[in-house]
Amino acid sequence: MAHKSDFVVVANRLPVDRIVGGDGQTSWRRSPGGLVTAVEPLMRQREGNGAWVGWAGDASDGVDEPIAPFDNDGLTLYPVPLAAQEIEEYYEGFSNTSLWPLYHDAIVPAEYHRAWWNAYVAVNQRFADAAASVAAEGAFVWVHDYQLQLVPAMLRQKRPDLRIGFFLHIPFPPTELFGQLPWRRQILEGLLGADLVGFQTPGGAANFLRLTRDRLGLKPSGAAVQVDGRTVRARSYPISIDVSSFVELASMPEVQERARQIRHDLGDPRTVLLGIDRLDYTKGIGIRLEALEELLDEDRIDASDTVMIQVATPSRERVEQYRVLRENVERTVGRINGSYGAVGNPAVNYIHRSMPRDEIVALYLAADIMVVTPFRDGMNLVAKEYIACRLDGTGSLILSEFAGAARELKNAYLVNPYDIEGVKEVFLEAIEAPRAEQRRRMRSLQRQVTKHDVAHWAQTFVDDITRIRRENREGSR
Ligand code: GDG
Repeated sequence: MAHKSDFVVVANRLPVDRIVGGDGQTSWRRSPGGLVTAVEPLMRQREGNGAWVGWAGDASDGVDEPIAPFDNDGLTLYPVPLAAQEIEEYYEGFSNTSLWPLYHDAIVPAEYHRAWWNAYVAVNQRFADAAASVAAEGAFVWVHDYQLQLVPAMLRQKRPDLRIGFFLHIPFPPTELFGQLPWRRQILEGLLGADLVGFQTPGGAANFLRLTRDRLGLKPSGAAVQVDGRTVRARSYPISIDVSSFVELASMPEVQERARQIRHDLGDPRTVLLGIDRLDYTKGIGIRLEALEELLDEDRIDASDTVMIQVATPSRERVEQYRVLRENVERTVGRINGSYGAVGNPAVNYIHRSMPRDEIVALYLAADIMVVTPFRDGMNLVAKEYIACRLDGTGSLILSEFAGAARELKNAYLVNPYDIEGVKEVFLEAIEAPRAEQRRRMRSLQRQVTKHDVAHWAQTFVDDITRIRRENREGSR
């Protein structure tokens, strides 16, 4: 066993992908994510290695025989094995068919099954046990997201010496919705194992605190609640992006050239609209396509000078609701192109594949208008990435009021995705906006994103938990 770490991240996935070469040898490739970029510098500020506990992304035969930890670029990775049935029940089932829809306003109905819950408990315990064995005395353990909400309490039970933080990347629902969950009490108690529970928005933190009163009979006061003689704090920490890495890519001549090429291939239209999302029913892909279609039907825009690109990255393809969504989106794209596309020039360029990051950035540079219309979204990083890449200060962002990002990005064209007429009006407004108006909005958006990047997010969380722990210790003297 590698030596113990005093900064441990616990997340469903490890920040690497397993690559099996032609010779059958396994190697690991770092998957570039905002989270790992944000926490790495903080880990390096401390002596010794940071550690990351997570699932490697494929099914294991023997969950009782964990894969040995290994070092990857200065980070010690601890793979947590999941059996095929656990992937179905804990991950696809409870995480993505019970919690995901429930926490996103139940846009599609959430399903609850006891077997899924039992798997969720068992897998959370496995993650907690792994974290407990990795963390040094008094270490900081940062648990992430809805798949692992029981881990804070399970970990505290084994290791009361630890500083435990939890961050939820998706929305936390209002008490009326959360009340559906047959295991609502256990989830709240799980989260209360942390010293600090972080949410994307103040609304999420308020929902959580109110639930501790309504469901557990606790007495929250301000941003804190007392439980078992400890103080647990809940606050919002809006996540962001690694701005400099996007600026760097957007500055590269070959990426800029690729953006020009993309526009040229589209027929050099006057306006390029862009959507980039995981293919998820929360993201409102259908509504933006329908808005575009109606504007074309009504002759208010013309497919010869207004073109849309929609990248819909494959996601959770074994979950039924995602298969249905894919069929619906693809049917709509086919209908629009059948009516309005020309040979070699579709009205909607639809891509259902994952793309390299530099191609994503080239698309950001090629697009006049970024369309982000989720029905509910914890934050939405795509909106922030688009802003960071617009080095020449042009471009417009259409942004749903129901994305966490809308709280900060007030100079976007804000829109209610449930109101299709409103979406259409905002499309036209953004398409017709004078350059000066675009630039004024973009300047203000860029100030916001540059100042609050992901390093700032991580540092604020870590500073807060350090202060809270100190206050708690002083308070108990
Ligand atoms: C969850 C919450 C919250 C997308 N397609 C490709 C690709 N992407 C990248 C984007 C962006 C990321 O994936 C998506 O992040 P979002 O924030 O937009 O959405 P979720 O995946 O739903 O994330 C969300 C987030 O967690 C963080 O807390 O903001 O609310 O739902 O970075 O650029 N990247 C590459 N190829 C693709 O095809 N390389």
